[in-house]
Amino acid sequence: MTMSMGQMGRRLLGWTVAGMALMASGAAFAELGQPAPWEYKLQEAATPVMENITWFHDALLVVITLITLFVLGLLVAVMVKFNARANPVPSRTTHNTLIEVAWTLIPVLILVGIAIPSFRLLFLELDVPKADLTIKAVGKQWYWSYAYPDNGKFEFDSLLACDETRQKCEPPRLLSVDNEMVVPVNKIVRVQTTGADVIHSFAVPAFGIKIDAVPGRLNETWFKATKTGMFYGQCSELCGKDHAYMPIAVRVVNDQEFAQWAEAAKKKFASAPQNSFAAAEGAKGIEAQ
Ligand SMILES: [Cu+2]
Repeated sequence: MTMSMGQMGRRLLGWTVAGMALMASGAAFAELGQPAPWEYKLQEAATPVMENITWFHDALLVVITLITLFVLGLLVAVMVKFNARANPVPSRTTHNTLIEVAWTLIPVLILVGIAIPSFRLLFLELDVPKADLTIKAVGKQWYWSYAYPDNGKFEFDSLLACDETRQKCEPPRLLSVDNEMVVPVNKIVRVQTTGADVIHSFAVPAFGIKIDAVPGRLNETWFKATKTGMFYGQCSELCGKDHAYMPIAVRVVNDQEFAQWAEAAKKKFASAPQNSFAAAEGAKGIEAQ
């Protein structure tokens, strides 16, 4: 079947519109704190750090688009104006001081312009402010343990909420856990991470945090969640065969709910070492599958 240019143009337009509608619908289904089907952008920010990351990402996208279009324009101009047919007798020019200074200086200025907000963002991420509470997240093969030293010194394990075949899971699939990490809204939470066996990585996209959990080291990061709700992340360092099955689920609640939860958790997880042991044995059970 042969198509005229007009038909082809219309078909292309049709595909473009369909693609954009799909993207828009994907974005419309996006739920706070978790990934959505066909999502192509960053998850909606729930902390000041992630708002900054999103802003920086969007700003860089503009810069990179302008540079790409500029270079593309130059290439097209060269191809049209200076091909052998259009320009049979090429110029013998080899140096132009002005343009050489310009094409060195302008990229340097652009890079410095990018470096300033980049370093500001890095310092914001790495400089932990005075924390309202500290939570220690320990990565284990293959689940997380959370300790709350400031709220009653309890510790508990957080395992994937799926059956052993991982076919029957609580929604959102492969992200929900049995015991969520709970934090108060609008409070600065310092997260300390370490690994119990191999290197894991504690990451929650909506909070803009991702920090390695390394055996024998204590890393720290922070977040201040400004929205209540459920926020999901995953272990982000290849840590073994069940790396994909150790999600991170954070429930952000108001102060009162947090106090109630901490009270209840203190009692529920009073015998933490036994719980950890039981969970570890349980995890081994899955491993044996
Ligand atoms: Cu891991």
